[in-house]
Amino acid sequence: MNQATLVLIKPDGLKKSLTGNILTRLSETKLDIVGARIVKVSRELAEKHYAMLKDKPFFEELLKYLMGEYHKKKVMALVYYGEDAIQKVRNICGSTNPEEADPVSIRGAYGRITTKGVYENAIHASANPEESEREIKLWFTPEEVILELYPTKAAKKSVEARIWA
Ligand code: 3AN
Repeated sequence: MNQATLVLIKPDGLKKSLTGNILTRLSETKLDIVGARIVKVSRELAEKHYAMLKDKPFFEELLKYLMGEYHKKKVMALVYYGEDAIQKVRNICGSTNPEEADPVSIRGAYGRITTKGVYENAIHASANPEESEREIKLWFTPEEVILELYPTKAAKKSVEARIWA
């Protein structure tokens, strides 16, 4: 079954110049990239992204990590699409704990545990179809994804926007 999944190359991945390596590893999946953005992550976005972990003792550190407080203040967000996309990407990412991840997986090769106990594991990938839908809708507008992944509706926006001068 075709699926979409959200991938984030996290600030440690960007700081360590791993973007190319990670994209090359992900290309092994033969999935399609249907959305890509460089994002400066706000606290609000980080809190929403990790809402499920808000009761964890490492939550505050995790927010700071995703916001780039320890590396670069940016994240590369991608949407991959294709057959069994969620599992294929998770397999290449490896386990959450970089010490336990397969050494040839992305997290096994590039991840570490900080002295504060946060897993800096270079990449995020959605865990299941419910999460991928929630996450893609959080990080992307419908116009930023080249497939109509989920139903959309017309809406008039009346917010002030910044445009090229
Ligand atoms: P995954 O990213 O593999 O789906 P989650 O959603 O449980 O795993 O965790 C999100 C992020 O929180 C991880 N990528 C990692 O950075 C951090 N994290 C998860 N579990 C721990 C833990 N026990 N200690 C420290 N950081 C953790």
